[in-house]
Amino acid sequence: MLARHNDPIVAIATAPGRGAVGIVRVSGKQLAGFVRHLLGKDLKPREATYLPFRDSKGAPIDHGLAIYFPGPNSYTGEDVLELQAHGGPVVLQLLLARCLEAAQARTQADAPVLPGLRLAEPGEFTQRAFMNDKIDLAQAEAIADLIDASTEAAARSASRSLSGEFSREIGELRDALVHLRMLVEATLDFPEEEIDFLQKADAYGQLDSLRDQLGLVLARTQQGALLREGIKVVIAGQPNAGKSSLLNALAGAELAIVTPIAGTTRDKVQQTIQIAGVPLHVIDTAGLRDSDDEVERIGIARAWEEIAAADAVLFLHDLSRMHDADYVAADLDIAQTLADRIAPSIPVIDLWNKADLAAPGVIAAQMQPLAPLAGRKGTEAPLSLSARTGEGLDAVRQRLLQVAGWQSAAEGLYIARARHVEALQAVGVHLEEAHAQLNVPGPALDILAEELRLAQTALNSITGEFTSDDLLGVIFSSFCIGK
Ligand SMILES: Nc1nc2c(ncn2[C@@H]2O[C@H](COP(=O)(O)OP(=O)(O)OP(=O)(O)O)[C@@H](O)[C@H]2O)c(=O)[nH]1
Ligand SMILES: [Mg+2]
Repeated sequence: MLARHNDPIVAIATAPGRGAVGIVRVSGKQLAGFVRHLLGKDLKPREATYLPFRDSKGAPIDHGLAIYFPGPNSYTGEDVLELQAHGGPVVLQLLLARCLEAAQARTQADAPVLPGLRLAEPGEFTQRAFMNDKIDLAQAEAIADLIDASTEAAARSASRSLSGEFSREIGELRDALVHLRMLVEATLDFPEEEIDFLQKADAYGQLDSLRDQLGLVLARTQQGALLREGIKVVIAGQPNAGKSSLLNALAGAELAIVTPIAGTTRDKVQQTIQIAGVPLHVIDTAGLRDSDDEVERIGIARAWEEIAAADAVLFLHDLSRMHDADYVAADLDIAQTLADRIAPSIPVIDLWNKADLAAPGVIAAQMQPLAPLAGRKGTEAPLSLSARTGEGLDAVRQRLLQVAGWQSAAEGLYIARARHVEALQAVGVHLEEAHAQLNVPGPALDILAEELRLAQTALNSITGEFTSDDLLGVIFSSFCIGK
């Protein structure tokens, strides 16, 4: 989609459906002639003019406001025309069609009024804003995140990224890195003085403080990405433990079927819930056991697939059956399989359900971490709860936030993406390499210089300097049309 980035483009900018106002937006390098032809007069820049929008025969389609933003002072940096009509789908389609038709009309010189006007692709207006240096890539992503925000926290932090706070921190890192690179590159040209020179210029100290600074930005970026992307939490355990009841209790709605019959859930049931503004994608699965039932077996296989892809597992046990040796043995089997199949970094939280059925002393005595999972993140202090009464649910929510790595709803958080986290981690790897080089006797300066260069390339990919067209295509195509 980057190939045709010189064409003028048009789209309905408002959401589909009915509304008080709907907007058709046109962006292109030279719109003045088009504006005159379409509306029958010139418009004062950035001033709303009330007028009729007419079809090619002069009959009005609607009356509304037209605003003309000559570039570069516009959203895209090009000339932009906004037509604000009534927000009905038919009116807006007619207006859109009228724009396309007007563009094809012939001028006195027999050229089209606006050659090449076409429908915009998703995100193309914002992409132009990026191409024309109105915003950087991280800000462009923040626009999409602001539109998609499903919580107040996400919206506020997207807004902060959009205003450039995240980009500014990345910019500060880049400035420090560029300064260090200058030193090293200069040293390459005068090798006889190399080490002395780097020492005097405190290259060591600069690299150290750069690493510290990166650590802080990375931590904040991880929080921002968590706020945007959340984590995937899978509820697993034996049939009848109360997994579906727990999902329903966390979601506050009867989503999954609950019955006393073991083996009720077959297919996974998924719901995104918010805890302190952090989205958690919670998945209820089929109870794990050996089964002769074909359908149930497929469900159990799917449960294991979900578990393998989880960011955190809630391993649910039925307290009321903890005196039953077979039940306990089956739980141990599942614990062993979990330990074998999922990465040690994935937390498993032991939850003991149906606390309403057990006496408090009994609960404490029975809530032992299961041996195969001992030492794993999340298993330190097992929790008891009752999905039926809601007792203990808050502690489960807090534990989930904790294993997700959520610090607190820190003020001033900016939204970020996994892409940004990965880029910063790559910067970190290169800085560590650079650090290692600098701290051996007779450092290989060319390797040091190269590591710093790679660090900068990774950093630049966040704000979009020298980012490949493929990546740009992926990012902008996820926008809505008209943005
Ligand atoms: N007393 C009590 N009963 C509960 C609690 N949680 C669930 N139950 C009951 O336990 C039974 C099984 O609950 P489900 O939520 O369907 O259990 P499940 O783990 O999803 O079961 P499968 O889908 O068969 O794997 C139902 O009769 C629930 O009402 C609880 O906290 N206390
Ligand atoms: Mg169930």
